[in-house]
Amino acid sequence: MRTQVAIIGAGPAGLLLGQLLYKAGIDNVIVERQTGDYVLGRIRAGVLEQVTMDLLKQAGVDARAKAEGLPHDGIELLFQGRRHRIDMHGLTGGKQVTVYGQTEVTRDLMAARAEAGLQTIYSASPVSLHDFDGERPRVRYEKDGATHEIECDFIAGCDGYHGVSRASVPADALHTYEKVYPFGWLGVLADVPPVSHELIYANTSRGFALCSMRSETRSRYYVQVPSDDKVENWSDEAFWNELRARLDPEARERLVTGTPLEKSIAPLRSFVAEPMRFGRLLLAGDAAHIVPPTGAKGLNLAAADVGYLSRALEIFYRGQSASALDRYSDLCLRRVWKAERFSWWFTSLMHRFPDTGEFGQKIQEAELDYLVHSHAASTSLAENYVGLPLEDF
Ligand code: RFL
Ligand code: PHB
Repeated sequence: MRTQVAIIGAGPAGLLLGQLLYKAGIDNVIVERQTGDYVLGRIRAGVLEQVTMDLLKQAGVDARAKAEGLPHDGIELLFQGRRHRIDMHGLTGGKQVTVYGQTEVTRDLMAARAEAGLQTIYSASPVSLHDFDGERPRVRYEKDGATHEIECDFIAGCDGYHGVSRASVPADALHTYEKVYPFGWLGVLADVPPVSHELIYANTSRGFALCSMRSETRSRYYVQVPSDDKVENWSDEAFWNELRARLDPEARERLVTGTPLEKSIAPLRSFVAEPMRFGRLLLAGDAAHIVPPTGAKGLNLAAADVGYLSRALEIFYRGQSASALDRYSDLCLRRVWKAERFSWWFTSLMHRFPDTGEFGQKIQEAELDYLVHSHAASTSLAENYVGLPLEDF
């Protein structure tokens, strides 16, 4: 088989890239290790930046996100038992975020791909990448006991943190930066109305908590737990009691509990691999970088990367120049590092670390107090939360 761009991974990065390339008239095939149902079963992100919504529009898949997504103008920070609102809309000159689940984004992208008749090869394993340091890269994969090969011009490595793409790059060509946090997030998805119409990020002496949502009737809640904790240690009742204990009296009163649809623990990590291009292999999304979820940036960074990548490939195929591809890695990484900084900072501010202690918590509370009362500090939080703009090539 031959295609222009072979995309590894059918997560949001791979699927969105496929759709953007299709709109630009560039042929592509996606190779995914899992089944489509497995990909759709992962409960992950919930907050989309305007940049992501714009890219969904460009890809022709924003109709449902616009109709069913919930526009949010602010977030609430809870500390010392009180909630304080950050008016993102007012502080950023009218910007918003949209609450719309990654599962739904993925579903919309899969449907658009099927409608366009584009090829996705699911349950392909193992997958291997060849000759991307030359002009004629190839992707080999096994499926149903047979080995297949795709010849292509470029390989887009959109296969997440544990994928084969980054692992295929010679170790001495990569520089990686990593920070692992000593805690994870225990998350619950439940068909109960959200406790508040905006997201609540809580800093408490018992640890961090987040009240989020997927719709008016479906809530997503998280509590900070030690990194070696196990989901089996948490009965449904224990989870709800812990969440309740981390809320303010009004939210505690309003909290509606129910049987979780999903319950899992996610570790927290900051990670960047540089550069994001090796010859004709281009990395995008979690394959190149991970942020802790506190800033809600992971999916949005993946979307921004493929926004840059599709544009660079479009410029290349129009015969204009390869210079945009040459700039791809630098342009992505400038924005990636700003999101890394923001996610690390917001994580550090909102969580209890083993060595936080009473002094550390007082310092956090002083910074939070400053943050909600200083126009400059609130504006900086709002500007980063709604998402920094994309640059031009
Ligand atoms: P994905 O989603 O991991 O998709 C990669 C795909 O590649 C496949 N794959 C392979 N395919 C072929 N061959 C191989 N060898 C392969 N190895 C892997 C995988 O099966 C998979 O289908 O990466 P992508 O596309 O870069 O997307 C990244 C996002 O999924 C991720 O950044 C976000 O979910 C992070 N995240 C959040 N991001 C936000 O922007 N806002 C949020 O509110 C937010 N909340 C979250 C989050 C992530 C969380 N978890 C569980 C890590 C909340 C949580 C709890
Ligand atoms: C979510 O709804 O899953 C969510 C929202 C905001 C975050 C992280 C996760 O910062």
